[in-house]
Amino acid sequence: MLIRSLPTLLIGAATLALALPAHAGKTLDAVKSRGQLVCGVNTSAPGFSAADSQGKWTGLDVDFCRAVAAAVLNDASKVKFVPLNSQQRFASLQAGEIDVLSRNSTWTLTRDASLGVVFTGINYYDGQGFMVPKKLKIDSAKKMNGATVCVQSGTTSEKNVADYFAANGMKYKSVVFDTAEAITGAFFSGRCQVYTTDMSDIAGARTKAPKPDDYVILPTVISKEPLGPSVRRGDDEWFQIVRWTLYAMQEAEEYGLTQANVDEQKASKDPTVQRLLGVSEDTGKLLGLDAQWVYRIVKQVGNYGESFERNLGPKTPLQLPRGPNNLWTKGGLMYAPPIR
Ligand SMILES: N[C@@H](CCC(=O)N[C@@H](CS)C(=O)NCC(=O)O)C(=O)O
Repeated sequence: MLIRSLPTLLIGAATLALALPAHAGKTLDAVKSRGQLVCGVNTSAPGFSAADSQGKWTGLDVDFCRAVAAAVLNDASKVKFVPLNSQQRFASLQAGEIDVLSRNSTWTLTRDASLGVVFTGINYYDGQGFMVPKKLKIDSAKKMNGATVCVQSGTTSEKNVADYFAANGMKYKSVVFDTAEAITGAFFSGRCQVYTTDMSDIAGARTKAPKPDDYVILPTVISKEPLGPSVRRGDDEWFQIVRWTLYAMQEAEEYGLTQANVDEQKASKDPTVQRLLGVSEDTGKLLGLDAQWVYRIVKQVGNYGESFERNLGPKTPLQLPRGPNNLWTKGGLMYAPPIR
């Protein structure tokens, strides 16, 4: 009798242990006692993170910072945005100056394994491309042999362009800058014939041109640039919160939860929706949060698709198609593991 019930007891104990609330990590404690999330963002990348003349930040990456603040501090407005250029971003995270880096940063092995940071997921699937002045009549990337190329230091763009020209037996002269402003200034004043970086960045930069129609974006995409938020290594609890905030925004889109309907959706009979909104289960406590964490993200910031449309979609100056950034159920790559 005793022998037979022992395994049952052990399984029971294991289940209980699994359901215990998460132990709060040191970053979560620091963010809570500060009452503010410190988020590293781009200095100026339209659609991703940019401040207006009143100092109000908007963008897909900015929304993500706000979503973490909504989950953790119950208030999406409790974010301090720290603009960082390409060179500064990972060192700033490593040094503890920011809690999250949410800044069009490509997830690569070197960055994930050697910079003291860890990527939490992907919030935008991008690729590197080229913009050229229309008057040069360059219609293909293969016709850029001998070109002068503007590129930013500390980016994957700098490395990929070298690979691309080498692989195609072409030569180029790079002109390297530290900031987006310097690079667009140089390119639009004709210092280089080509500007190369992530396609999303190029689309944003083109909107800043004195005459955007004078420039063309070539169709060639030379790399994979999976962009996503990262956190400092060594705080697994914080990593989980940031990663699952990303997934919560995607899962909310998949289950049709929007800023406008999330209140009425609390009465939904769908068990997944009930679980997401903390009506039936408390998934938040497993992350050191509370049952309403997903509700607050959706109510205060919106789901992933809403953030995409608001910042990058057809009604914005960038007019980017969803493409690979659509949900997996709509032919895209956005696939959140289940929140259960
Ligand atoms: N995704 C690439 C490129 C990201 C990047 O930093 N792009 C430049 C393009 S100009 C940028 O955003 N610069 C803004 C700045 O440093 O102020 C990476 O992670 O290295």
